[in-house]
Amino acid sequence: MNLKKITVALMIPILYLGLCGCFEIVPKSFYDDFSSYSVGEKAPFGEWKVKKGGFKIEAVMSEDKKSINNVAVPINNGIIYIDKNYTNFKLIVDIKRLEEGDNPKIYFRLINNAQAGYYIEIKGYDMGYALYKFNGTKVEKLAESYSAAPAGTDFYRYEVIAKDNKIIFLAGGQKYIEYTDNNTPILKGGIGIGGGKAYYDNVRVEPIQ
Ligand SMILES: [Ca+2]
Repeated sequence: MNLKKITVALMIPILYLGLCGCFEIVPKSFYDDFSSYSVGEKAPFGEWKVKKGGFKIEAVMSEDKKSINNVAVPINNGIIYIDKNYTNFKLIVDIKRLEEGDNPKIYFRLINNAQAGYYIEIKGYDMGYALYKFNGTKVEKLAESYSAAPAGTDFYRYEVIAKDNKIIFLAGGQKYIEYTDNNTPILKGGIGIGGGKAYYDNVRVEPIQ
């Protein structure tokens, strides 16, 4: 075989792999407990970008009152996000409202510099949860739960599972929303947190099959 033939023989599988998307870089899992930032530090910090308003790091007493724990807190209803292309994933966040009436939000599948995507609103006074899809200023409510976990102003663990066009939302391990978006779904994008007056902690993204 001459050099030309070898080159061609090598090019075919490389082209094939490229076309099938096998070289696409899939983001790995993500975790942030905000412990690596200094108290009072303002966003952007780490990999977080600012969508609107601001965000800062605060230190609070841990649940067991034995240590000081760093959390992230919005300033002026601020929203921060991780600008990565997560396709199918579990997004887990611990949130504690500062007042019963606060309505923190969890964002996902954020695209176009977080100008479009989905979010879950945790409604004030434990009145329920709602799933929205937004694009710029256009906001559409896709699904709603009128029951909610009794979170009050305690830390609670929330989870969004996005698999293809299906979205599931859980609070305290219990499912409250399940929705399939058949209307031009957004199938990948970044994740975010913010809105309301709340402490956000332990943000985790685990890609799933
Ligand atoms: Ca923390």
